[in-house]
Amino acid sequence: KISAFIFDLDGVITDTAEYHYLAWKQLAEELGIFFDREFNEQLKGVSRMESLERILAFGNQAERYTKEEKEALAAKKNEHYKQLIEKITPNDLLPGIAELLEDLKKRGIKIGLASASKNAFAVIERLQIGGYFDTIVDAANIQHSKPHPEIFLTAAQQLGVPCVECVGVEDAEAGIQAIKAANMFAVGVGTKEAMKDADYIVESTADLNYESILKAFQQ
Ligand code: B16
Ligand code: MG
Repeated sequence: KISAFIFDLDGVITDTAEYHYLAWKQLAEELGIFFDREFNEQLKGVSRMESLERILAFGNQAERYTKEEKEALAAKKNEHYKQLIEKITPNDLLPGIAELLEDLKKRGIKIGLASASKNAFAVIERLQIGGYFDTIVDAANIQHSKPHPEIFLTAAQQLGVPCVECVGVEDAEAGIQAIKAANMFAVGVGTKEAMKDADYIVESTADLNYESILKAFQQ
């Protein structure tokens, strides 16, 4: 049986993945580093500092900055990002998400959030969906980022639900790996290619539906 759903935030609940992309692109261009959507795929679900390291390595600039300078660059990206998320309203929930949260609540299924973002609380607040979540685990509460399972394990523990009864929903490769490593059922939102390790794949959040997921879960 399914006792809990644990959601990723960026790219699943709302399209902040796009805002992370725009904010990193702005920083990368300021540094003279080429940045496109294809490269950005690797950053989904990855922490802020690790994302910066990957961008600098990609631009052959890994050795150019001190630790303090890197922290300043990451802070700059976060400033771009914070400006972009100020515009978020409840209308920015991705299609089908409000309906799914409502359906899960009615069925008495626990709901958790597992986001690598330190801005997760601010985004949830802007979307006005805090009331749906029985627990929110964000980057501030964990040691290891995705693909490490810690964030999903912590959410399950806080919900008091065994991992085998949890469904994790993700849009990032690193996130799907984290869900699988936590021994949970992985639902991937995205292309078959990017979500190849997921147990169940939908192209869009509009196709997320409890009955279909349960059917796949029971197989
Ligand atoms: P912040 P998620 C992740 O959130 C994003 O996918 C990733 O692109 C971002 O770098 C990371 O959060 C850290 O975000 O800079 O706001 O702390 O997908 O796990 O909800
Ligand atoms: Mg995500």
